[in-house]
Amino acid sequence: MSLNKIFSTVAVFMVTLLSGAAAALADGIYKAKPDQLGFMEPATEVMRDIVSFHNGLLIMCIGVTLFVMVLMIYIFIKFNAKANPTPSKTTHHTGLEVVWTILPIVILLIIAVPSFRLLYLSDVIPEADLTVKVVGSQWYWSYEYPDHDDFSFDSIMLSDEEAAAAGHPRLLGTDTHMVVPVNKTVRMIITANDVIHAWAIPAFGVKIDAVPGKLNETWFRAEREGMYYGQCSELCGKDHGFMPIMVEVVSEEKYNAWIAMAREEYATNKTDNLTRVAMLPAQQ
Ligand SMILES: [Cu+2]
Repeated sequence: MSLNKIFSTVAVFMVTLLSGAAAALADGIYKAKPDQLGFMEPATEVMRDIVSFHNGLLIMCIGVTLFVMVLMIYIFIKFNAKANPTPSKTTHHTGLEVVWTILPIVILLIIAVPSFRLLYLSDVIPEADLTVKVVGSQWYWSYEYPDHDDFSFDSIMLSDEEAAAAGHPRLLGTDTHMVVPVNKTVRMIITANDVIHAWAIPAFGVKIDAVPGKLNETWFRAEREGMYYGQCSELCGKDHGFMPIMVEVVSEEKYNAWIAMAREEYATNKTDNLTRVAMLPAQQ
């Protein structure tokens, strides 16, 4: 295979990855697609950086793999018993040993710079426009909006029929869902009621453990309106696969209207919540 051919194969592979991601956006909802390759279309800066970091690493991996493969093929041909009947007795080569120690260190340093930058970007929470608290329970998620009278609601998976009727993908639709405004920094506070769960939305590049007795924090700033789907990402019991996450990103006006509705609709849940927190020590 000529070098040109190798490059064009790699290019085709990369294009397939990217077009797979673009296809995921086609109908405006953010979920995995049949036959999709690569990640779904990113909706935040963090996820965009994760995707390009991943693609960069992939190119480096391909480079290292090709280099090692070429070396091995060269050795097979040049130094097999037929071509090279009297082998050399050389056992050490200082120059070579220095190179194969230094080169991987340099590669790791090159990887470390964008890696730490990305880690810092996703870990340090910028000044937030709004805070949402998420509590994982076996087997559903609860959302609280401390900025708006602390109203809270539970989000339970829809049955196959209900999801189809509501236009949600099977096993990803929920009865109520989290709503946030577009282009606003949302700070997420995450914990759990019983066992460890993990709250994840792939298009946001967010995945964080919900641990009983501990508050974890993360953030996202969604740049596009739409419906985003995720799932619990920490094995948490028999219905682990049936506690999906739905986040709707809407315009500022729609968000304000939703808040007004939610304040009325979910106000009664407040007492349930207090009871639930009070019950925590007894459950453990
Ligand atoms: Cu879970």
